[in-house]
Amino acid sequence: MEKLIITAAICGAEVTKQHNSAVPYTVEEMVREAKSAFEAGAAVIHVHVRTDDGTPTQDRERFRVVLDAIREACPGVILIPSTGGATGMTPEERLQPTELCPEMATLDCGTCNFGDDIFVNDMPTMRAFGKRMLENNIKPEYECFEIGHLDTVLGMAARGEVPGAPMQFNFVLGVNGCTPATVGNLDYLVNKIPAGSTWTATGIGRHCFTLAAAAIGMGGNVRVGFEDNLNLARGVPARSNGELVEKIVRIARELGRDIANPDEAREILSLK
Ligand code: KMH
Ligand code: ZN
Repeated sequence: MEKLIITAAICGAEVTKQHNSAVPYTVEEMVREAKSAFEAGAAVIHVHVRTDDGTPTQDRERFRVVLDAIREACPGVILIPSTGGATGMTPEERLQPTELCPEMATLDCGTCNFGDDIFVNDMPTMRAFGKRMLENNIKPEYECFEIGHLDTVLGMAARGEVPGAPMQFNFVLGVNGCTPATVGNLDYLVNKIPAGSTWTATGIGRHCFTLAAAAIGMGGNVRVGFEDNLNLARGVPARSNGELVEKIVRIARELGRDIANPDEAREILSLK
């Protein structure tokens, strides 16, 4: 099996310090959390940004400062800024980090419920995001929260509306109102991706480690981090993103998967 790429989603847009006091807002806190995850074995950091008071923002300059600071603290790390932002943001607002031409960025593959909110990714929005990523040579990480999202984006790739093969998918399962985080659902999705694609599994909340273990065994990659899960185990808050990554490394070692460093991850993701 290929080496395991671990992504750390260190911040997200929804969780706050009220949920876990280690959730990062400031640039310094973002760097601290990215470094803890990187040193524990994450080759990829998925980045959302906040203002210092914790408000989610997609401000291009905030992204520039945070991405540069993480790059300096974590040499070689792969950064995947979010174009999802938070529910309720406009497509224009969300697209700002793509102006910085990162090597990758997320591209969300359809509208869905998101807790009590609706996360809007209609076809015109997705076409605009695909066009921007084609123009700026950004490899999307296709985020699928629902089973139908995969078909949607495969159709778009076939029509040349978004970047095509080799595609990288992130199956984010277990968001309230979306496809549940079961091994059966993950298996269904993985069996539908084109040969030569790569994929990552993200289990939300208490499903984080069971879905990760399944993905490790199936030959996929794993995302963890405060965006998705705040606890190391039931009732045990993680003190850092690094602790969540360390647990994935322990599971992977037990299952015989080696961990990819950023260079190896770039090779696997066809970034070079
Ligand atoms: N915050 C969610 C509404 C992404 O990063 O592209 C969307 C999200 C997806 O986190
Ligand atoms: Zn995200």
